[in-house]
Amino acid sequence: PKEIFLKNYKAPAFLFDEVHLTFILGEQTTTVLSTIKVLPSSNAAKAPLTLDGEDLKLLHIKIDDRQLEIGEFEIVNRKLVLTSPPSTPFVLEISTEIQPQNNTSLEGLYKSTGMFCTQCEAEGFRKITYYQDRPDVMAKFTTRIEANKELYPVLLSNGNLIDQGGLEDGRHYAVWEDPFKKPSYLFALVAGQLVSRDDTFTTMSGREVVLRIYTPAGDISKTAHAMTSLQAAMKWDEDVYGLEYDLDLFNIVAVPDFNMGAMENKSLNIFNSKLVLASPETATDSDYASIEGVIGHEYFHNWTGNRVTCRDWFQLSLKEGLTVFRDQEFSSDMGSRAVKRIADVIRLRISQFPQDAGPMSHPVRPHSYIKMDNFYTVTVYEKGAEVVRMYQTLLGKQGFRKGMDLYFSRHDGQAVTCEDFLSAMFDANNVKIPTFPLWYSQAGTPTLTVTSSYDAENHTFTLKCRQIVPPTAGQPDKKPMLIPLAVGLLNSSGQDLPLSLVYDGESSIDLKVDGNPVKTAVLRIEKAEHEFTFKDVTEKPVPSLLRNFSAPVRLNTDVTDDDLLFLLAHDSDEFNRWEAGQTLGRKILLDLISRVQRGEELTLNEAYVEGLRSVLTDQSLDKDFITKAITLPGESELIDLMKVADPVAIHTARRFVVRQLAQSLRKELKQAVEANRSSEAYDPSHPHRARRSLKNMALVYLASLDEPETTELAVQEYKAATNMTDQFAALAAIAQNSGSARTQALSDFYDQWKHETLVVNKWLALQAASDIPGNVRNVRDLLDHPAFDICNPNKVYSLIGGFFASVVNFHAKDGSGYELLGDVVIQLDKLNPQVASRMVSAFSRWRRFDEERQALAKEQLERITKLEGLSDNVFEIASKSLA
Ligand code: B3K
Ligand code: ZN
Repeated sequence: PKEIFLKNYKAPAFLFDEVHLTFILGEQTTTVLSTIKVLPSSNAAKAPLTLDGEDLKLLHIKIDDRQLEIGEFEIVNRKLVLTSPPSTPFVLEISTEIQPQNNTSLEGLYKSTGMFCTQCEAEGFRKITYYQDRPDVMAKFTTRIEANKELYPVLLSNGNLIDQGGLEDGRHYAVWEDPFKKPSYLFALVAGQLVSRDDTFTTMSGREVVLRIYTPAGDISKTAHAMTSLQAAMKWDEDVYGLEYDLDLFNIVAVPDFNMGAMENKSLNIFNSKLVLASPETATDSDYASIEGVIGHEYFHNWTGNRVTCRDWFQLSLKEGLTVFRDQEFSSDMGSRAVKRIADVIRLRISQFPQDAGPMSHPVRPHSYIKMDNFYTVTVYEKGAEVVRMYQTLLGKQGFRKGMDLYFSRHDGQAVTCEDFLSAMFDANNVKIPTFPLWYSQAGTPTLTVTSSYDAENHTFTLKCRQIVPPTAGQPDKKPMLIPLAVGLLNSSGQDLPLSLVYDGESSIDLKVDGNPVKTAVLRIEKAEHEFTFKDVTEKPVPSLLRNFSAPVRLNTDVTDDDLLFLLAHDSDEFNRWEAGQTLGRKILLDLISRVQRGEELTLNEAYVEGLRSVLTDQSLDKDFITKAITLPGESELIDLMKVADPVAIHTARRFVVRQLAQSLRKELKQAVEANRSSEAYDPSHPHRARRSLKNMALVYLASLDEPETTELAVQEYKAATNMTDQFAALAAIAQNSGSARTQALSDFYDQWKHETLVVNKWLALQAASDIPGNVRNVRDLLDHPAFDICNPNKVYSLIGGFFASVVNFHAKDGSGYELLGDVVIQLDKLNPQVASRMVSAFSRWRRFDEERQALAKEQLERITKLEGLSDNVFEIASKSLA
């Protein structure tokens, strides 16, 4: 397989001006006729025109209506090369034949339960027709679709419907025209038996936009929440960024077979059904929140991605990091800001930090790739969003908005780079931060160590900051980065002190806003070692560091356990209140893990229990925040913090703490269950969601005790539940322990929901992720269950993805978990390389474990890399993991 490098980027020698596509959809074959107005650029003289194409049968190729002869073009290595195309504008006509019904890769044009649909990003358009399939080739598309009218009554593509009508033999057609130039990856087509929920949105300039969400008839009642979310997102983008929708129609189609979450095709978003369909009975609070977030995300792409797109795929974070940041802010404004920030940081820590420390580490803007699909990663998305957030932290909300305005006024209609975004941000604010671009080019999570000292005589408080950016694959030496460190200082009664810095001749940090002293200072650490001294500090403060997680770093400090408890009780920065509890929790768990390994007796720190008790009973706190604060750091996060990860010790220690807390806080937890039950109709808004989260977390704690009384409580909650959030949480609580209650509840649940595929997926995931001993066997059995289907990505993510969540079982000492994954990857690679590649990524942490486990995981990776006909997708991940 060929590796592609950013440094080799060359602008295209041929521009495509207008593209006319005609699809003749059929059951056996589909033909695609493409007519392209080609504009050779001045540097095109004598250059060949190379088109991408995969799995296509070429029917004919013409230039200006003249059929080309063998010798005027050649097809090699998935490219069609026109050896000497005209040097003046010409019309290229290509006709190809494809078989969407046999396309199990779910990229290009494929069929999902009877309907035709497309997924083109990143490089799927080349499975539809020969094309310059790269984002810097932008053209105006017109699409004509012809199909059987009964089987495919609804025919959709991008833009506006400009013509439609009947044809002979029970067929009909529709013609769509997209007035905006776009790259091929934003092309979309849907044809099928669909019904729609219709609504409208009136834009800030008073235009009425028709909104339609399409699903198969049986699902349409579950689209109300998606519609509300779309309207809220449209309004939010106007309010916060002044961005208005630019067409009169916006369509969303939900399809059951989809590789990822959703796709932002111009005016025709295609979604994985699980991110559209919701009803109180079948979807959980967390599903409702994901739907709101992803509907927002795809809609926001209309400006950040579609109107301004990427020059090449290395720039992916230009649109994804920015759009994730935008969807995070949207969700924060719809729900609770602190809780959303906490959830996002947890995700970063459990997924992105390990990626950054492993064999697949890459910068937010990668330098090279074999298969672009492998770079739709937590690094490009979530770390990319942190990079965007740092601009806002450094420039302030208003400064960030100025930067966004300049970005759009400079680049609307263009395909640009991360530098262009950076320049717009900094130019709009008249600042220069030469170290900032390193966030795009250096991989690895910086470690920031902060130690403090108080000078009682001079009333100064000094923070000494040291940063190390670790070596990563292919990047042994790193330069110091710009780290914005948000800091507050608490006095002994827990209040924020006004801050003033001793001017050190370099820092240009203004600690006054409108003449008022600030309580959170954003220090700019730009060197490997950097000191900051605060003056007029009249008593020894407790520092609150990295407030709101102001930079994606690992923080080490000399803050004591007592200080952490103090911060947990008092910090005005809610994120850091939570973080203080987590830091303490991590310390306690790591200590218990080594005690388990040494065979010592386990006891739980009393002060920690009391700290959590006060949070749990604090009536003034947001209930969702309380839930997050009493949740221990996860097992997967702990793997990352050990020299040699020990799955059994990690699980034993964490389970011990959960049960100890349940014992000690039994009364308060029961109280939380009782006080937060609700008989009202389901409401997905934050206060209601928060109540349920606290009640359900308390229930999980109590049921962990595996006592008849607590199990009975969970069973009662299960039976009394009137929505999926409560029902599923109670099921999860019961299923923690083996026994008849578990068996009974799992089988009742399946009987009740076997016709709701999205609910059945939850049932699969819950069992797959179970920590009960020897669960690998059950997961293998579930592979053969009628509810499982390896061709449906959601099923694979639920069962196999769910299985990784159990640290003890996936990393079973006998290697049975690894073998199961090896078997699945091998089977899946032939069907759907993208999904197979996501699954094989679970092996990438293999070097973090003991030698025996390493050998067993390596054996599976080698077995996979040796396969004949292995996809480039899986090859890239597996071979990099072994390197
Ligand atoms: N842009 C798409 C992701 C496409 C993934 C291709 N393998 C969804 C999104 O980020 O909005
Ligand atoms: Zn996106």
